Amino acid sequence: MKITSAEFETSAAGIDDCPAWSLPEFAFIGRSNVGKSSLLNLLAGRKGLAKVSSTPGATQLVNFFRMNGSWALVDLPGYGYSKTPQSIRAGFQEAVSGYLLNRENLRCVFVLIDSRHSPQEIDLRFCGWLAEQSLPFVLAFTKTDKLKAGKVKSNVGAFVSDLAEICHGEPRAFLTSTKSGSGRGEVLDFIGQAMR
Ligand SMILES: Nc1nc2c(ncn2[C@@H]2O[C@H](COP(=O)(O)OP(=O)(O)OP(=O)(O)O)[C@@H](O)[C@H]2O)c(=O)[nH]1
Ligand SMILES: [Mg+2]
Repeated sequence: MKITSAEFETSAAGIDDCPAWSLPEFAFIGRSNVGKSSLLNLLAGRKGLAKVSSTPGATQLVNFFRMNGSWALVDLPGYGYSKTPQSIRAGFQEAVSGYLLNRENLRCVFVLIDSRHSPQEIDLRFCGWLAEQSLPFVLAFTKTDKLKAGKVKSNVGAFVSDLAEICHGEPRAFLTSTKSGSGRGEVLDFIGQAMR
């Protein structure tokens, strides 16, 4: 899919502030600092569209971006940031769980995982929670430019196999880098197909 336009629509603090449109939505979620806003900018082809920061917790609200006038990317606040409690449910900002559990427009959740690490409990637990809620999700491994291809492969393989123990089926997994641009075409094609 080719991107012809990408524009910021609005920020929402809760489900009531979400846009009243009927566009299909694809949401990005993952640990704070994993690269959600960066990946959104890569897909959009616009560096400054979503705010990128080296300080975790840059995205505090649910941010909506209208793509090609016909679908939307949703940048959610990161989980696992400093003072948030260990348990996903308790630590989740209300805006995030409210959005994920109640938004009818939501087509698919992209769970972003830092490819540099071996499987992290918080990411596995979050995916398990999505599966439990019957929310469709795929994985997008980020920052693949930061380590050797073989190491990326082993971290991805370990995550997918740990995940298979807590939920059925293997989700699609994309390997991405905002530095090299890799993964952009695959993710956009997936979104294009998911809207058919
Ligand atoms: N080398 C490299 N750096 C990346 C990549 N993706 C993100 N980064 C860097 O990681 C940092 C965090 O990126 P963000 O996109 O702000 O992360 P986020 O998940 O939106 O963070 P919060 O909104 O705080 O939860 C920034 O310094 C980015 O430049 C990547 O693919 N490669
Ligand atoms: Mg962000």
